[in-house]
Amino acid sequence: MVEQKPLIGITGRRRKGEMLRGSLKVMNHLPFDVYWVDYAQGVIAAGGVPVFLPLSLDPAEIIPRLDGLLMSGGADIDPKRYGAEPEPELQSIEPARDEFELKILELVYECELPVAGICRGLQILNVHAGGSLYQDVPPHSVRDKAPSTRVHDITTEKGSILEKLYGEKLEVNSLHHQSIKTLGKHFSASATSNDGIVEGIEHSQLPIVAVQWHPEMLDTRDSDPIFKWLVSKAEVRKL
Ligand SMILES: [Mn+2]
Repeated sequence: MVEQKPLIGITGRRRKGEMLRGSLKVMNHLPFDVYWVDYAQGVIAAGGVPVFLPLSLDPAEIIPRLDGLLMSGGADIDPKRYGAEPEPELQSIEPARDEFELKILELVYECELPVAGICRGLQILNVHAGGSLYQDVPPHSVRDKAPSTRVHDITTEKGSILEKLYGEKLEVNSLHHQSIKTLGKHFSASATSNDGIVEGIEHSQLPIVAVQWHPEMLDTRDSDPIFKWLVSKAEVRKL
């Protein structure tokens, strides 16, 4: 029998046809799901098979069948999910996606599925675990340069998974305008920027690691260690 590669779920976002340039006007009100291809490319290059997860799917139908999960970037999380009032700097929110991803995470913990989180993915993992967010950190929202531009350093914690993957220091891109304020239960900060922003977290008991930068947008995407880590954990789980 041919050995099958592990299945890695990838979360996306929902939009309306009117936001899709070139689509027929008659389709303006129809929903479509968006998945940035770089996440899937990172998974493919690491030896996994990406599975896009549409928001309409009942997570119970798919999460137990996956070998790993990639929580992708996207809109701000509704502050009420972490007990805060919306501040003026809050950008667009997507409550249906919050709902979907929080349900996914319930099952992730039940199934002990390996997870890598990126940007919003890190934030939703933290909020699900009872942590909170700063609603705006302008110096980290560098959106006037190519997304692959490395703009600040991060330092990893000694002995952490992120240190093993990336070494002590790494220069990263930075497109996020929010960041972690208080950490969720069982998570520790395993990477920080020079100005004290949490740039990476990991779970103390389960294979869950997340970063605030976008490794999938860097020119090192196809050899980035976080995708390899996720796929290797997924392979072990599959055996
Ligand atoms: Mn940053």
